[in-house]
Amino acid sequence: MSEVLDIVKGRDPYQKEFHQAVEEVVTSLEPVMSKHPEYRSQKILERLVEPERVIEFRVPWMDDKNEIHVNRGYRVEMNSALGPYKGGLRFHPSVNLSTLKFLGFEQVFKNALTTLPMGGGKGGSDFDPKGKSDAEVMRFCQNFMAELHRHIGLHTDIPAGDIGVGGREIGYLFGMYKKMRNEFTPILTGKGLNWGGSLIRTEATGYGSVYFAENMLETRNETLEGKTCLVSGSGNVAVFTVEKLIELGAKAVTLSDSSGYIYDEEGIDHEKLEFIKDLKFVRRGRISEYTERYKGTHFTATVSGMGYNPLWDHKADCAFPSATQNEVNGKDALNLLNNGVYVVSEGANMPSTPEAVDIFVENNLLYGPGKAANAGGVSTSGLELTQNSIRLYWTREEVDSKLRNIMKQIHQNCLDTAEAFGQPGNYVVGANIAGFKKVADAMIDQGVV
Ligand code: NDP
Ligand code: 2IT
Repeated sequence: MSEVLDIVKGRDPYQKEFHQAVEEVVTSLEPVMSKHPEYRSQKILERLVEPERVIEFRVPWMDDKNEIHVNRGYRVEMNSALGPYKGGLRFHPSVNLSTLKFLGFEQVFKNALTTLPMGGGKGGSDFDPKGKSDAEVMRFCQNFMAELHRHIGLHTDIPAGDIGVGGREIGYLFGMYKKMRNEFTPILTGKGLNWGGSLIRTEATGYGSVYFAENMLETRNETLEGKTCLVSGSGNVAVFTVEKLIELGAKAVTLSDSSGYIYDEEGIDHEKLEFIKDLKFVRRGRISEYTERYKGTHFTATVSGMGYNPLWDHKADCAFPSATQNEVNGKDALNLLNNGVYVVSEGANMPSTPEAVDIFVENNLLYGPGKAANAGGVSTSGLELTQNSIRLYWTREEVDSKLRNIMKQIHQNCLDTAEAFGQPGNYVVGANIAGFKKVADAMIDQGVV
């Protein structure tokens, strides 16, 4: 296993996030590798860590003052053993190949867990939508799709949203694809509800991560009712995490963005959440505005170099990291533990550093790793594609009940697999082995390609 890691590090020494994601998976695969010598002889790991294809392209675009900018666009097509590549597009200045390879790698295992036929991929750009006008975002999306359209397709690769890519961006991207190809094909998910989108897709990642927490608590005969929850981020995943928590009788007391976090001891209720939705999704403002509107609540600005995030240093029962990678480090994990947190459900991808993960696992927290806990989003993308294929729409209740059921199956699969491989209750081992086995067996069936 360390040989594989050496290969990865030797080939791409600067791709730190990718190394981290690979190391996290391979270190938990020992029990399955020793039971299945064919995975070694077939060089499954060596094949899994190398993307099937990486596309990198130039995206020039013109701002409102007619000044020209050049960004980089990418699509990492990681693995197609289980179906067409599927995974989001991220628009954020931090995007580079390391980020997208880590996300694509995680996506392969996540999509395997969903029970649906999807391979894994990820793409995006270092373009920053923040502070740009709608017209600028539209021109960028059109130029991005002017190249990407060659590489995607219903049976090839179906992107969706991620950080910085929501309904607005998916609309502009879809419009350009349709124009260039002269066909109305559902090559993206997260589409608008009146032109091919699925009910609940917007809510699905956040709802799913709460359902996963609910399932974990059920193993201890507990529910979310009355639980105090820390949530980070204030985007798509975080907002709908809070919405479901309120519905299930829990109290969410924090939300954040890159400038800092708010703390509301009384809890964020439906009315306050509507204010946040308007603030974040319509006006695209900063989370600090919350404390101007609701007296007695507190905003703490992000201070870089502090070594920990004070958001994770409050008394609570549950934590839902829902912003970005490595937002919970070892010190944060200890703070969570000391504050009584015993449930961690990851809405974001790889939000916890390896030190934090070790602390959660060693202390027997109910810890749902991202590739299991946040799989509700991509699962509902799969349900969107099913509805597109049968040319029918399901009701909100139908989609939500399918989502709930998928999250239950993922949870059970993680538990059963962890138990079968001698580490009961360890969702990290369960998710990694269950996802890996499904992909590995398909790769063996399909030969050396
Ligand atoms: P959004 O763009 O809607 O929101 C992202 C939120 O996280 C914003 O509040 C943003 O603050 C904050 N954030 C992003 N980057 C940073 C950073 N470097 N430091 C501090 N805060 C940051 O994205 P999503 O909610 O869709 O995605 C959140 C996470 O969930 C990501 O890890 C994504 O990969 C994961 N995910 C998303 C799915 C989906 O369906 N959308 C599915 C599964 C996982 P600011 O606005 O200030 O940048
Ligand atoms: O990380 C993820 O699972 C997503 N951003 C959603 C991917 C999708 O295809 O819906």
